[in-house]
Amino acid sequence: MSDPFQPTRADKFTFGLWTVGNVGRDPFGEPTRPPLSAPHLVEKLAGLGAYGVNLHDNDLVPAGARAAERDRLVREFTQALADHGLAVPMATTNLFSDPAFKDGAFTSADARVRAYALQKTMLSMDLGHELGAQTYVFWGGREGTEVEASSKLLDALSWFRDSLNFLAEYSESQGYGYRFALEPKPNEPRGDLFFPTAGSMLGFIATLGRPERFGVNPEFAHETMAGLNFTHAVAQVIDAGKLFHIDLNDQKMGRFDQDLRFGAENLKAAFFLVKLLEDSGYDGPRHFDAHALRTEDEGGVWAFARGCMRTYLILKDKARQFHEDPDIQAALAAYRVEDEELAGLTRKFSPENAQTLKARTFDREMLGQRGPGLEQLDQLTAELLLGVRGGLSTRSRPGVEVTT
Ligand code: GCO
Ligand code: MN
Ligand code: MN
Repeated sequence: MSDPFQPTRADKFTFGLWTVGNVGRDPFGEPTRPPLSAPHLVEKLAGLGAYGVNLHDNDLVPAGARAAERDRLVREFTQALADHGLAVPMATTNLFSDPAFKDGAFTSADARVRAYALQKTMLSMDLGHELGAQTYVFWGGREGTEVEASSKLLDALSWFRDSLNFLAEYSESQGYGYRFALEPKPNEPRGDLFFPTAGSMLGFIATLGRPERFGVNPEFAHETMAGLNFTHAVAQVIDAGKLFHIDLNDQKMGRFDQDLRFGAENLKAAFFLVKLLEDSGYDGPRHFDAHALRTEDEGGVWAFARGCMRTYLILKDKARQFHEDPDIQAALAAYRVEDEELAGLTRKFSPENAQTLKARTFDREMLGQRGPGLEQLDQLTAELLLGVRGGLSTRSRPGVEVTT
């Protein structure tokens, strides 16, 4: 009997080298796990059914490495990718670890740091292209402030814009054809980061020289830290045609940045996110930007990685059940009220439509009295998620043979 939740390459699950390679360091404690080599991570991820692996420049090549060392590391990594059939769909730059970036990279008040950040990013884009990456992520880890008296807000926004415009032109001139995905985060490691939400990134993209080259890389934990509804944010990004990449993980609201296993904390929110992604036809990578708990050894790291993918696939199957459940579909059909005549009037403005609509009498009291049935719909969904709605999926019913 095959495992219906065993991931395959077609599921497009990816992990960062920095995620499964996380050594368990936190602001209060030293690493709890030894570092694992990039080829080893590739081999293990491929064995679990992942599709690809993403990286920051310095996940593979330490800052300051000599050319020969860089070439050896890249060669060994490339060989492992070929041996195990893993892709590198996305690359990015570490613009946050080096003390040079302590007060920002593209938004540093020091022009020399801004220039160095551009140089480092171009080199990292060269590396990403060499590895086959087509998406390039910008997460401005140090792009922010603690001290408003620094008075650089408006300048910082235009320095950031100039840098992105410069790098988009570099990508074109090199023939790299990157699609850039901007990743918002409200805070951490800076007290306040610029571009705190997906919506702020969408607004900013419209001001760039090549807006069509730029999209968003929203992250579950980032909106959740700020108490926002991540699924709503993703819907807005999809609506704008800008979902270029996505970072999946989990997080308790209002806490430090936890990077928990996907579905570890907010299963219901994770379900609606998976349902949205699947319903929308999003066909990009499902990237897990999370890491195993600091308590874990290497076995825990692979339990974490397997768990992220399994939970996604289980929730994807729940989304299928949601669409096939006759009671849920009946509740949804009752919830929506369609009216062809009114739709004809409201779909598009015309002076006649406006006049007809203004002259129309509505039964306001009746509209306010209608019960839309949302309690029932939500309870049906809860029971589906809890696995007690029978007759729908052989997978969720004990004692029934799985036939896939
Ligand atoms: C974080 C971010 C990062 C970025 C990564 C890719 O909170 O630290 O999510 O993990 O996603 O640097 O750019
Ligand atoms: Mn994050
Ligand atoms: Mn991220």
